Amino acid sequence: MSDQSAFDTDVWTLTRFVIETGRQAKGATGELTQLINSMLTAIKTISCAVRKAGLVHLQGLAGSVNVTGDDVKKLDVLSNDMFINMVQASYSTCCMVSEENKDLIVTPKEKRGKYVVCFDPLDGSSNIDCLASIGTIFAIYKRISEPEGEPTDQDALQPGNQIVCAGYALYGSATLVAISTGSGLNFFMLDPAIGEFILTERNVKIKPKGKTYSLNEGYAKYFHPSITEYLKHKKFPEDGGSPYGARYVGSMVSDIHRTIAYGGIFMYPANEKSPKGKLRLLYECNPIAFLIEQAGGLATTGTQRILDVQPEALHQRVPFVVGSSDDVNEYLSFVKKHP
Ligand code: AMP
Ligand code: P6P
Repeated sequence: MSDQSAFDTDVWTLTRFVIETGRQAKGATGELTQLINSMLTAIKTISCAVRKAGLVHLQGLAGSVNVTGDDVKKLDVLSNDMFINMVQASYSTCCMVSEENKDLIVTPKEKRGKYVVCFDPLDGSSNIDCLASIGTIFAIYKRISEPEGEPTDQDALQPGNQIVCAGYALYGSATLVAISTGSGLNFFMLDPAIGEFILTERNVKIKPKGKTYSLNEGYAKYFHPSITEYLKHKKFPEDGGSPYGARYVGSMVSDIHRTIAYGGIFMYPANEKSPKGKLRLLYECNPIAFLIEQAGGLATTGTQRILDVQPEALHQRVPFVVGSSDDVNEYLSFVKKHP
């Protein structure tokens, strides 16, 4: 007799979870549910492609560069196309912003809906060839332009405090989706046997204080004094406490997921070389900041809450410091000493 206990006959998949929360939303038409579930199809396909990349020669450069000058790899192109096609096929968006596209991606008129999606189809893609974990990041907003008119950049240039739903997929030792629609952060793990994301952790909370810091210290020569002083305090604590450990993958979704799971602080601050930092506000910083705050953490530029930044350009960069509330507040105390 085969072991039937291996199958949960009442399993909470992400698809079911989103349908359930949609039913609880007063007056919901099902459009957001449709949008989220269409994104899951793209994420599952990207997960499959990431794991096959080496076998089907999807790695290596696609011979072009994206709007921010990064070498575009074939997986980037596939992931971007997949995400755009699946989302537009859900008839729930009027436009999208992708790291891979310089301009606003306007949904064909006959397929338009009331949402806007800002996404990075494959973040950390410089790590593809060394098989380090990479991810997909997305944020969903409601359209603000007139439904009968043409979507504009203003639909996407909304502050992160207007986010309706945000999430990331992490293509690591397992494929995980972290998602929130504003009522807490939930984790779902992909079961490849059934092609479904299974609820593994509900209402995830980040520790108020961690034991690691995460940033690229290769830029130490260019750091602002507040960063240099903060790091010195973490490495040589004057209060006799233990020094922090250092962890840095260089693939943001990996570094963020570890920070949520174990606590601590992740930093991509401005420096002399990158006066606005490197990470993009619309499709990297805002969605992650939304999720970190849902988990009880903090997300700041160093002078402002990330989610309150008023975007001015689709690919705008901002300094980015996020993580456990005590750790971020301690960093801010160093900013105050070195305005
Ligand atoms: P809809 O008419 O389906 O686009 O939903 C209208 C609003 O209801 C959304 O903008 C959300 O604020 C909320 N909502 C709808 N579906 C969901 C869902 N699956 N989970 C959480 N909130 C939802
Ligand atoms: P650096 C990946 O290219 C990325 O956009 C993020 O995923 C990551 O956090 C950052 O850049 C790494 O940048 O300058 O440390 O290599």
